[in-house]
Amino acid sequence: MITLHYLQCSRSFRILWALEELGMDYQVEYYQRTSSYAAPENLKNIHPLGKAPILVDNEEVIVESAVILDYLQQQYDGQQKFKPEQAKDQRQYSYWMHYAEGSLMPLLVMTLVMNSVSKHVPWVIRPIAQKITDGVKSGFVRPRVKEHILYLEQYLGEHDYFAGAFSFADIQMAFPLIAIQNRLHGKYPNIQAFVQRVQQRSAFQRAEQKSLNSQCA
Ligand SMILES: N[C@@H](CCC(=O)N[C@@H](CS)C(=O)NCC(=O)O)C(=O)O
Repeated sequence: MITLHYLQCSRSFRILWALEELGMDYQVEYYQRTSSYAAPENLKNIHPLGKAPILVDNEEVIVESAVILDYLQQQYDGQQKFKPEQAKDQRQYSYWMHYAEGSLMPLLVMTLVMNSVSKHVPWVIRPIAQKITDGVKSGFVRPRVKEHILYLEQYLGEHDYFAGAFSFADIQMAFPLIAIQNRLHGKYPNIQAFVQRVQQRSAFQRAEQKSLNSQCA
């Protein structure tokens, strides 16, 4: 039996959704975030880094969303429904699988960290910390995030999905795009249309019901 170790409000949702797309039997172990929004220590009993998602299949422990999605596709997508067959689309598939975590997510995480710095320093230096993070945000993070958003908005104006028809590359990319869409409601119509398109999938909706997403901020 496959076990998904699922951390609330996290990239774990990608895997829940993929398992639903594949129509698989699986079980979910749920983990709540700590008061500092970290993963609980007991996730380290499954993998030393204790980051989610973690998939366990036949006692093999598999981490990194893109690796898990590739594993599930190769192992269980017998009809090749979730990975393109054309070489050119396959290169797009790999590109977006890597891009999501290698290029886009670090900038989004940096934004979250910058936003929380002043809450984690003593109040006397809070105004200084705020000035520093504002400087880093406006001089470094924000212009880069904007560049990526405009790039994605343009790509999605020309493509309904990231690699030909719907594939696991869309699951990988939907996670940061939903986060962007939740913050910038409707500002980028092509991103919004993509998010709505994937949210209409019945597998997405089944995954939502099994997720702890209703508890996310
Ligand atoms: N690149 C990894 C990122 C894994 C990761 O950082 N997961 C976050 C949840 S979205 C986590 O476990 N955070 C808890 C923590 O750092 O304490 C992936 O795609 O699986």
